[in-house]
This record gives sequence, structure tokens and C-alpha cells, in this order.
Amino acid sequence: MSDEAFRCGAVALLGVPNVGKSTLMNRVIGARVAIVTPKPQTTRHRILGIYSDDRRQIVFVDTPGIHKGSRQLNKNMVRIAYAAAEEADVLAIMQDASKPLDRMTKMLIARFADGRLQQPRIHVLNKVDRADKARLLPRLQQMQQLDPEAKAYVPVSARKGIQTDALLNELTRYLPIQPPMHDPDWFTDQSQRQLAAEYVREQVFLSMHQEIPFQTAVDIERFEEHGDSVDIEAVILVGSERHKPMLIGKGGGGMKAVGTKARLGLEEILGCKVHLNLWVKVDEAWFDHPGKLTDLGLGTD
Ligand SMILES: Nc1nc2c(ncn2[C@@H]2O[C@H](COP(=O)(O)OP(=O)(O)OP(=O)(O)O)[C@@H](O)[C@H]2O)c(=O)[nH]1
Ligand SMILES: [Mg+2]
Repeated sequence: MSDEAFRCGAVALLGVPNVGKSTLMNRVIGARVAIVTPKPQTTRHRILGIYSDDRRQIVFVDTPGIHKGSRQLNKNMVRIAYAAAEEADVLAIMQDASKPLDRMTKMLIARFADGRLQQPRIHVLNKVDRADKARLLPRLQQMQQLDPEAKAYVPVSARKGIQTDALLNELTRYLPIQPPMHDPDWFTDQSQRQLAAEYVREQVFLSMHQEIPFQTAVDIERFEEHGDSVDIEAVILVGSERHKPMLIGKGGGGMKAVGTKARLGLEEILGCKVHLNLWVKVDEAWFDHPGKLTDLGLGTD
């Protein structure tokens, strides 16, 4: 087995919400394929980000943060994350090293360390740019105790790009030797339509507070390409009548800001002019209706 052999496989990015899974994937891919916000539960479905070079193709599988939640949406999100873990070649289990190890992360590490899943595990200690340096070594030792069978424990900063190349090399070691599965020019499985929905949702997450973002979804009603521009009509679903005016804002200012920021981001990733029209619709408890979730691409299959 030569070290030069081409390797290709899937790496599941797993962890509790907000540890930086999507940030890491975007950093490695070099494009904003997954939305990122400071709020937990930002990612709601499985998103592929494909890294290719002349010796490997790493198919990153970004997953929703694993959390407890009683709504159907939350249950689906967690199921999606565990299903992605089962299908991957390597498990990259992420944690926020700038904070003390929380109960949920410990539970998750124990669950993966119990050997139910056979794939190699690599623990990724993220946000080291913000972590107390004196605490890093004890944290690495603690990880070694919690999961002695893991292949590696890698401190990184997804935001700053610290040690991300070292992480790629570590992950590559455990990928199967096989030719690339995807066109190397292809970097995500998301359609332009899905990206549009996600970019709008990102701005809603960034501008809204309390329970509103978690009860919001985006549905693209029209996506039309016209030469060098696209026309998009998107509906923002809110879970309650009283969220509607809060989202629209005074004189429509809130919606206008969401629309402008989402449009600018989309123009960058799509590489063309974008016309974006936004509407708000109330759909009480959409997040608890399995059929509705499937329609929105948030089902489990
Ligand atoms: N300081 C610092 N912040 C980071 C780093 N990586 C991610 N963040 C921030 O952490 C927050 C959450 O990042 P995400 O990438 O959305 O986290 P996630 O794990 O995908 O979260 P969910 O999708 O909710 O599960 C954002 O505000 C990021 O900017 C890092 O290396 N350093
Ligand atoms: Mg995410």
C-alpha cells in the first residue's frame, strides 16, 4: 500500500450545536456552502462539502448539532446526524475547546466511544483561537481518557484556519484507497435553490431573537434563471401570528435588511445578479408536521 495512493471517502462532522461544524466545512472547502450563525441549531439537514486535490477527495458531511428537543423538527435533525455517522468512513467529533466540556458533549463522546460504530474516530477541539492555552493540554489528556481508542485529538480553529491542514492530513489517513467519487470541480450537493433558502434563513437567524428563528423556515416558491441573473421568490414561514410583524419590522425595514443581506451573499456564491422577493406566511407549528417537514426538505429520508 503506497502512501501516494489516491484516497476518497466521507467524513461526518458531528457534535452538539454551535461547536463550529459548518464553519470548519466552509473553511476547508473555501466557500460558504453551509450557513453559520452564533445561534445553536443553525444547520437543519445533511450538507455535503467536497474537498478535492491531487491525492484525495474528502466528502465532508455537515450535520445538525445533536441536542435534546421534543419537536418533530428537532427529532429529525438528531436522526439525520446519527444516520450520517453510520454512513461515514471517518467520524470527526467536534467540541468547543474554549468552553468547559459540557454534559451533552460528554454524553456524545461516550456514545461514540462505546464501539457501536466501527469507523475510526478523530476528536476535533475547535475554537482554540479563543481557548485558554494553559487549559489545552489538560483538555487533550481528558479526551484521551474519555476515548482512548480514538485515532487522534486535533486542536484547530475553524474560524482562523489554524491547524486545519493538519486535520485534513489526519483524516486522509483513514479514508479508503479508491478513485474520486465526485467531479473534483463540484463542491457541494446543494442546489442553487437550496442555497437560496439557506441564505435567507441565515439572515433571519442573525436578525431575530428568542424563539423566532427556531420557528422559522424558508420555502423557495420560484427560482428562474434569466441569462446572467436569477429571479427568486421566497416565503418565510413563521410559527405564530405574532412573529410576523416582528420579522417584517417597522415600515418593512426588517424584511428589507434580511433581503438585502441574503441577496448580496447569494450574488457572491452564485456569481450572478440576483433579484430576491420575500414574503412572510404564518404556518402554525409547521415544525411538528412530518409532511410539512418533508416538503421543506427537513424530513429524515
Ligand atoms: N472563535 C471562534 N469561533 C468559531 C470558530 N468556529 C466557529 N465559530 C463560531 O461559532 C458559532 C457557531 O458556528 P457554526 O459553524 O454555525 O456551528 P455548528 O456546529 O455548525 O452549529 P449547528 O449548525 O447549530 O449545529 C459561529 O458564531 C461561528 O463563527 C472558531 O474556530 N473560533
Ligand atoms: Mg452547522
